Amino acid sequence: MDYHPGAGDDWLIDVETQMSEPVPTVVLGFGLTGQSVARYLMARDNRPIVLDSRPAQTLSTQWDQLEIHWGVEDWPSQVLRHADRVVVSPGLPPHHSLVRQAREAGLPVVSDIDLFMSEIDAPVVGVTGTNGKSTVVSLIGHLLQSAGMKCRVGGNLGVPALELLKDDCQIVVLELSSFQLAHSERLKLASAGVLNISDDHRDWHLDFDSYQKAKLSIYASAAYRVGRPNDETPMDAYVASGSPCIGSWQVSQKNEVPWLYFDKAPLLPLSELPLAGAHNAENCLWAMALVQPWIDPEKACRLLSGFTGLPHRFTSVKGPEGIRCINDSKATNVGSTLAALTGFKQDAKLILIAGGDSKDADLKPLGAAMHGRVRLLITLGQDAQKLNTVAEERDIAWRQVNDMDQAVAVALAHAEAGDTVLLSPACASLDMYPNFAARGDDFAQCVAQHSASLQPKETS
Ligand code: UMA
Ligand code: ADP
Repeated sequence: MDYHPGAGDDWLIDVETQMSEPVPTVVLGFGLTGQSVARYLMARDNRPIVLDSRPAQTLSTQWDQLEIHWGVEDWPSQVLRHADRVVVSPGLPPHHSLVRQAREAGLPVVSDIDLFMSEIDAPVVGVTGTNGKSTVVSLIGHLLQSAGMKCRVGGNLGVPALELLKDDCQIVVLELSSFQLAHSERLKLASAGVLNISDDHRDWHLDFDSYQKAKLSIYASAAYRVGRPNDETPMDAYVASGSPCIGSWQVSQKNEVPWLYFDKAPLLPLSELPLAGAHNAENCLWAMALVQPWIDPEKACRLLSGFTGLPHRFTSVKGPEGIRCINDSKATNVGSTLAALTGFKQDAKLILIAGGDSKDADLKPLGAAMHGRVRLLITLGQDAQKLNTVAEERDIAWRQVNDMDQAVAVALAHAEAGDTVLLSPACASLDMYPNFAARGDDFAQCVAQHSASLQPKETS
């Protein structure tokens, strides 16, 4: 049902609400999370009211009976009067008028994660961090399943936490974003880890301090906390350090070859890990450390094999002969692009495609990582010019283009045998695409098209 607030209609609603049951729960935002919350509440005979500040969306008929107020920046007064609990979607920041007004009215504001934690009996593993969450959560899911445990993974990864309640399982792994954590109470997680913290989401959190606080709150009530030992500066920004130490796990040299160690025992050479790159070695350590309460270290090492990684995260795309093409579209912030760049040797010949919505982040740290490695920077999207400035300060050649097709055309025209064309944008995709996956798919398609036109024609 659509409701369009108009002046002077308060008394009409009062009459309506006297006739019907008061509605106690109000859901803010009606995307994946809001709909999962409504389904959960309706299965318990509680029909919520929904407020959403965006224009009306076309919805399936299952929501026909629901009172939804689209396009509202302020609470309709009659809804505010009758609400006694608010469930907020992660996309709405605390400074959003709908959230602020709920707090000012003294209403309890909870998240879908709080509702989920109040229902679930199985142990829950929680993973947060600026980068690597999806990879680590999927790896943990792979390890637990391979060890024979009935396991479900979800949260920020894509399947809203409440949807996981439908399946009977022995253990749940949740990817938790800073947005979800900031809106949640202290979560009683069985095992928890903050993978890393670097600049991101300034538009939501407004300052870096509140972003860090939200991430670190994952540890508040966790039974088993995994972190970096002897780290006296947990508030510092991290990128993959080359010899990381996570819990009792670390990467160290054995006969001049890097191995994964647990305590003092070398368990696996890095070359046998299922994923390439220093940051992925670190992700493997995190996954094994976080499942330690359920899987012993040697077994975890054996179970790593068989994990195939996730698309759009530093994955190879078939390009012209002799030119390596990499789709790292999921690099939506500076930290993830730094990890991609610093994984290459100092004299790598990279053609980097970057740009999009920088979310107000400081792009300067990219300059040092690009220096020496990137011989041409191709920029696109709303913050292309900010990247051009960073490149100019380091005397790195740059070209600004209008779209991915042009970006790939320019990249392949400049690429020589032995070069790498890397899409690692350091920015969100939403100014040009519905999501990072659409951007990565577009890149792969453009590479395929332009490569075909570069191949020598077959002679008949
Ligand atoms: N809305 C408003 N006002 C706003 C913002 C949003 O009314 O200012 C409304 C929109 O109109 C829409 C609804 O809220 O109807 C969307 O809610 P949402 O933005 O909270 O997104 P969901 O569809 O519920 O998806 C969320 C996560 N999205 C965000 O945190 C932005 C999804 O993570 C997550 O997979 C899903 O819950 C299930 O848990 C996506 C994401 O981009 C992948 N996450 C960020 C990231 O990974 O960097 C944190
Ligand atoms: P998230 O879910 O936190 O966004 P993903 O696993 O989807 O993490 O990876 C996002 C981006 O970060 C990809 O570009 C990936 O290559 C990069 N990345 C993955 N793990 C790490 C890490 N430990 N440190 C830095 N960057 C990483």
